[in-house]
Amino acid sequence: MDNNITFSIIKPDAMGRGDSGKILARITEAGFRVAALKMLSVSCHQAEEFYAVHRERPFYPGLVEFMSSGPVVVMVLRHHNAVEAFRSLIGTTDPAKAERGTIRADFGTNVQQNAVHGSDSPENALREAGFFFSAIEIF
Ligand code: FUP
Repeated sequence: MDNNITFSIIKPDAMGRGDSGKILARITEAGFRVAALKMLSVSCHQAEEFYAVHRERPFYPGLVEFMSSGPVVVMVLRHHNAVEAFRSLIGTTDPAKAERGTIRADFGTNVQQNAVHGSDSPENALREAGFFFSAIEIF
C-alpha cells in the first residue's frame, strides 16, 4: 500500500471565501508536494457516491447538498506518511475543537463546513484519488 499519498478537497465554504490560495500555501509550506490538482463542481450524484460510506448518517443529505453547492479544488498530495501527516495539518473534523493553527481551526466554520477534506486511510486515499483523477493525471 502506498503510504505516501493522500487526497484532499478544498470545500465550497473555503472556495466561496476566496481562501483556496492561502490553504494551498499552508499545505505546500508544510512539505506536501502537489501530485494532481483541479477545480471542478461536484454533482449531487458524485457527492452521494464519494460519501456513500456515510449514507445512513443523519448528516448525509446536508453534506451532499453542501459539497455540490459550489466549485471545489481536488488534489492528490505526496508526503511521507501522507494520510497521518495531512490529518495533523488540517485538525479534527469540528473546527471548534480543532487544534490551534490547524487549517480547519483557521478556515472552517462548523462540522459540515470545515474547509478541507483529508483521506482517513491509505486505502481510501487511493480510492478517492481514483474517483477524481486518472493514473496519467497523477505525477
Ligand atoms: P473527517 O474524516 O474528519 O472528514 O470526518 P468524518 O469522516 O467523521 O466526516 C466526513 C464528513 O462528514 C466531514 F467532512 C464533515 C461531515 N460531517 C457532518 O457534516 N456532520 C457531522 O456531524 C459529522 C461529519
